[in-house]
Amino acid sequence: MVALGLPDARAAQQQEAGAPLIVTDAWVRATPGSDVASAYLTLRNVSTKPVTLIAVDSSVASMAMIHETKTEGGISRMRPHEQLVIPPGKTVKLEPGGLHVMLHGIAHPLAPGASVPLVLRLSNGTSLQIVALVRPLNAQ
Ligand SMILES: [Cu+2]
Repeated sequence: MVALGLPDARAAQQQEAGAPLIVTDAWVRATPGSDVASAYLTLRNVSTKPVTLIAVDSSVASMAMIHETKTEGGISRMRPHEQLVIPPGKTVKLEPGGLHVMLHGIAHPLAPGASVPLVLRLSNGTSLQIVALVRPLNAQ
C-alpha cells in the first residue's frame, strides 16, 4: 500500500507487488481559485490480460471521472470516457490534451507540491492506491 503524503514523485510508484498495472508520472495541475482539476498519469499493463480501469476516486474531490479531450472543428471538448482498457503489455498515457481524470468538487485549492491520493478501481474488483503530485498551473 501507499504511504500517503510523501513529498516525492516516487510515492506515485509505490503500490502492491503483483499488481497488473504500473502507474507512473501521476500529477495534478494546480487549481488556483477552482474546485475542478485534471489529473494525469501513465498506466502500464504488465500482465498478460487486458486491464480495465472503471472508476477513479480521490479523497480531495467529491467526484472523479475519466475524461477525454477531443478537438473537433477547432473547438476543444471534454467527454466522459466510461472505461479505459489497457491491453496486455501496453502503456496508456493520460496527458494534457487527451485522456485525464477530472476531479470535481475539490474542497481546498491544490497548491504545487501537495499530494493528491487517487484510487484506481479495476474491473476485476481490485484497486490501486497512488499519490499524484500537484504541479504548477503551467506544467505540461
Ligand atoms: Cu475533463
